[in-house]
Amino acid sequence: MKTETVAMILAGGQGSRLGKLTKQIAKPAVPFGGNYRIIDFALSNCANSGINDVGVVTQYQPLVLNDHVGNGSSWGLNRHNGGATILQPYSSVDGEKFFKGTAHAVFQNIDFIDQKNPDYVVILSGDHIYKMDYEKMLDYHKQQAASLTVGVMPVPWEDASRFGVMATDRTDRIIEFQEKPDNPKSNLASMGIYIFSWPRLKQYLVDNQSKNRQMEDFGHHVIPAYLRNSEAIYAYSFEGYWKDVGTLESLWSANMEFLDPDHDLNIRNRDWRVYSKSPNTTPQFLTSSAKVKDSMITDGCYVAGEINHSILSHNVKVGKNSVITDSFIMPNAVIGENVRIEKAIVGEGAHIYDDAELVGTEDDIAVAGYGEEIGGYSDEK
Ligand code: ADQ
Ligand code: ADP
Repeated sequence: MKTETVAMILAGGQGSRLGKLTKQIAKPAVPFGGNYRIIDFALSNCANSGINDVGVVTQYQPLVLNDHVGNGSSWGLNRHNGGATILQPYSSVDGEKFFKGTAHAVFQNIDFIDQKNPDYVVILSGDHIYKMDYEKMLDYHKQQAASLTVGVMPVPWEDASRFGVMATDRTDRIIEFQEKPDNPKSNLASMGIYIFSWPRLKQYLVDNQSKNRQMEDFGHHVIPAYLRNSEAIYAYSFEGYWKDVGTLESLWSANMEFLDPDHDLNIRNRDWRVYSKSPNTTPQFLTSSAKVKDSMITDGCYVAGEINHSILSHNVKVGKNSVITDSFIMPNAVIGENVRIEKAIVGEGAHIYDDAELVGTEDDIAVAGYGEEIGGYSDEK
């Protein structure tokens, strides 16, 4: 069977900068926007771009992710036309347990890709919030007769050292590339979104493996090797919202942006829908003491307190006289009475007991971790 394009979503990252929120779950499985998990954006982009063959490469804490992605049918990706396949790391003969880096993760899954025999492979990260039509990028890749096309965006100069940055010529061909340099020469950043012509990429991955040369990471090894060999690498400019929600600050602010009805990320936009696996729970219930303003309250919530400019994910309980402002509450959190929560992220299943406070500052977001208990008998003073 022949498929033109296969997408590989790299979803192995630990997301250590999210601290207490990613102790038990991989970053792509972290909840977002009330109804979603971060990886829903990449999966929905694939479905909306007409890419039906998707491999999801996992590594760190994959349980929630496996359960969430399933066979991809929640995104309209189903086995009749490809579907989503979870790819787990396996021990090779020499006892290598984990995928080492992004390119090595693809190398380990060559058989999966070859089975589909594609012309192109789209490599994506499972931890970015954005809406993008990969088909347009693929058209550009074909037009340029490129061997590799990299999705790019200018970023603020002060952030440039966190990205792969590049120089291009007048035809947008990439002529220089630095992966996370200390002193960036450019602020044109790689979004970590690649379209490779598959036979050529496979050749690089396999040849270098047999010559025992490192080809572990796209940014550190594959792109430099392509440049040395004068492969045609082109930059594809993306205009629109795109965010790597890798820090507490960026995860919080992306959720606040999600609340803004005029924002680019607006979910009521029916032409580019974001899908998710539905938890199939009860309707929300607001008691007579509940006051809700500028907020998203998801199914299964029970609210007796006051909610201002916040997102309550499914099955969140908020007791009487509690006030939640500018915050993002993940699924199954339980918030007692007389609690004050402001500029905070509350992790899945966290329990905030009566009279507790969780309040962020100008510089920091307050956080309750996954399943964490705050207040109550646990830390009585
Ligand atoms: P980073 O995002 O820092 O930079 P990296 O940590 O290598 O790159 O991860 C990319 C994605 O792949 C993440 O979603 C991560 O979870 C996942 N991943 C990494 N290793 C994996 C593995 N072994 N198995 C499965 N998944 C894995 C990259 C590029 C930069 C670019 C930024 C944009 O290297 O050039 O600027 O993305 O965010
Ligand atoms: P952060 O930058 O916040 O630490 P990332 O999601 O970018 O988080 O992950 C950093 C790197 O660590 C990625 O390359 C990821 O794949 C790797 N990594 C995460 N967890 C593990 C693990 N259990 N074993 C090996 N590598 C891991």
